[in-house]
Amino acid sequence: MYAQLVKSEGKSQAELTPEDIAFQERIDRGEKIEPKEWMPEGYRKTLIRQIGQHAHSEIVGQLPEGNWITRAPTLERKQILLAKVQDEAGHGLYLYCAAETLGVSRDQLLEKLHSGEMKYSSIFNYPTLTWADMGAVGWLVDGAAIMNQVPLQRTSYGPYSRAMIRICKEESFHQRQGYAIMMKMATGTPEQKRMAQDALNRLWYPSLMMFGPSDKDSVHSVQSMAWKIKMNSNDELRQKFVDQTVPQAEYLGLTVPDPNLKWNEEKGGYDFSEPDWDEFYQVLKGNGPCNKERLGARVKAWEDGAWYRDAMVAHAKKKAARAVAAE
Ligand code: BYC
Repeated sequence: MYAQLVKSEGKSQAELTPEDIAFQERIDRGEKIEPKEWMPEGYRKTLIRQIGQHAHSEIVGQLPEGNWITRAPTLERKQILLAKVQDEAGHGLYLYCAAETLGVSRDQLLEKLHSGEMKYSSIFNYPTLTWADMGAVGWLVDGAAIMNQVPLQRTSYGPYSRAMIRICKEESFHQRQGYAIMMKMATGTPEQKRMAQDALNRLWYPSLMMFGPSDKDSVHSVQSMAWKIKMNSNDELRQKFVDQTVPQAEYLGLTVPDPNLKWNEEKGGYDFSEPDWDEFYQVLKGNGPCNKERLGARVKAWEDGAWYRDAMVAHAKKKAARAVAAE
């Protein structure tokens, strides 16, 4: 524990303050940390980075599915997809609010997203080419998100933990609506089944990448786990995701695109191929298939909304001036 504190705060063990030590002891006891309480600067910065990037992922994550709202095959599917995409906007807003309790504004976070300084989940830099992708996104992407987010309900920072409880309730509906689409497609015409398999082929490895680099290359995991900002390592969650998802693919009659996939009796889980990590880092650098399009869409939305933000500020000023005049 002290070794972790030393690493994160850049302090020698002798330099650890009584506050640093008392803080870690609170975390170890499972107490929640609340906004106005003392916290190490590294803890605050790590939370802003993770919660901010999580919020950005929810907002950017609306784009690949938003792309299909006008082309959903039935009115019912259109309503469901619209509701799901709206939920993602809500998740982004809860998370920006949680980040704001750490002393950063939503505008500051958005500026960092738009300038490329802050990341969002790599998965949203892949295109959604067919209706089957709506099934695969709900099934795999929301499935991976749930795997990561359910443990985060127990994260040490109170506002983040509470936001996750609400978000997870909605995510489970999202995952099921995706799987329902996959069931329809996989048991439909040969062409529909081919589309379902193609969606799985394209989205399998990008979904595995959502959990982050393998543990040996993860920069933040050890410290974040000591602070209970993360509850599990990247590889632990990736393994759980594969173990949960493979039987679901089998039920659909689809093939996971991994020739090395094999049940390993000894470890009680599947052996599977790692994603292409060079591709992952290229996507993080901005060179994925849709990075420019996704960021461009968010920057345009921000610029197009300037008149509305200005009008709201002008209205608030007028209201305040009227209130002063009436005193
Ligand atoms: N994509 O040290 P590591 C959703 C970065 S959205 C991009 O392991 P950490 C949904 C990482 O940030 C769900 N970047 O990092 C929405 C770090 O770079 P920086 C999104 C990634 O933070 C709409 C560097 O790589 N979920 O459900 O300990 C529709 C080294 O990695 C990725 C969350 O955000 C990636 N995949 O662990 C449908 C969950 N992976 O920051 C669905 C909360 C790693 O130093 N976040 N990087 O520049 C987390 O749990 C953790 O932040 C991660 C990464 C597991 C993602």
